[in-house]
Amino acid sequence: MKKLLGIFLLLTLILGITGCGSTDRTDSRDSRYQGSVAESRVRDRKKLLAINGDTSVSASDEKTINTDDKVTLRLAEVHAEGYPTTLADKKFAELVNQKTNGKITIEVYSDGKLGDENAVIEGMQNGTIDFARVSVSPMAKTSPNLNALSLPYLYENSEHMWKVLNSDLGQQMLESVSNAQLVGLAWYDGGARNFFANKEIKSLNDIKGLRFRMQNNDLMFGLAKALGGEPKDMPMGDINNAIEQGILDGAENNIPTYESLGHVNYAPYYIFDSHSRIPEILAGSEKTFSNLSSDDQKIIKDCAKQTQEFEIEQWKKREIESKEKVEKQGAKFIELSDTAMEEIKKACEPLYDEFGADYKDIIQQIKDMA
Ligand code: BDP
Repeated sequence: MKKLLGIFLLLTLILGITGCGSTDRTDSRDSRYQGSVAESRVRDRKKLLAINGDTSVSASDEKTINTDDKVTLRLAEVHAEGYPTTLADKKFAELVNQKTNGKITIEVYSDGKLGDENAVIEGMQNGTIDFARVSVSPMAKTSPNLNALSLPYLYENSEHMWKVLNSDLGQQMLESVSNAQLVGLAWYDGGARNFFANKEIKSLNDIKGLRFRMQNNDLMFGLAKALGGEPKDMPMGDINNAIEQGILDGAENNIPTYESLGHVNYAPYYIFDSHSRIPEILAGSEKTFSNLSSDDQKIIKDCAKQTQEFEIEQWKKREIESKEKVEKQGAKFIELSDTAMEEIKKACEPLYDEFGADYKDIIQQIKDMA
């Protein structure tokens, strides 16, 4: 009898799932999890499996049954509280909570509490971390096309970069991280990156032989080498110690990070070479997204986009504040001569062939938007 009932339920289920005789065929990824039809099919399947003594209902079936359940998700950030990207992450969390009427809570873990950027990208890929704000540099390890956005001296200025990021091309690049099981949500500003060291740098020649901590990315390593420097790999939090111990001469970053991490006390010479503008990206885990209803996915995407302008404003303010602060703390700002700048720019040119050969078209589109 139990067996007969099982067969009957199995037949009902097959007919239901294949949509035989019905018009509500739901085979797209998003729609699988919506509405009562999909939910009752999951329940049917559970019933059937239980009757046949199989209790192995997958975690994703379990998670998607009640789309009204409250859920808490985690967002990873390497920067400190109060840093522009951290403020934007929190704004994002607040908006999502409001727009889902308290159903989705996003907890922001700042200061790298959930790991360095490479680790959190991996965490998003396997679904243990739901969101992260990271630099495009580490992200380009899984989505190499993003290197086309961070080539040295690519943008004329910040406005040019934002024109690109807000264009269709920028949106395509944001969405391209889906190749790495990620969901691109928004771009944030990360300003211009500059070299700093514990020695004075006035020309390309002064850079030669200096050991710089670079972001863990081939393009960034290539950049240090192209200038005659020696790239070193380490988390940004280890830079000060490494300089103190004499295993590093300096590093490169934007002014807010230079200030926030107290690099001025170890490497006071900060040169305004503006070698790269590397966008920041707010991304989500595709695994997490696949367990949310398409309405919630849309809310998350819209809220993320809304925080972009907020972050840009915070960024502009913080750049000025940080500059004033480090100057008081003893930073020695160096404006390079036109000749020195030309030499540095010229030394970077081969990087376009080395890292941009596959993206010539994208690079041209970016240049055309200047
Ligand atoms: C900062 C970025 C952070 C980077 C860090 C670094 O905001 O995401 O990864 O630089 O150099 O500007 O590691």
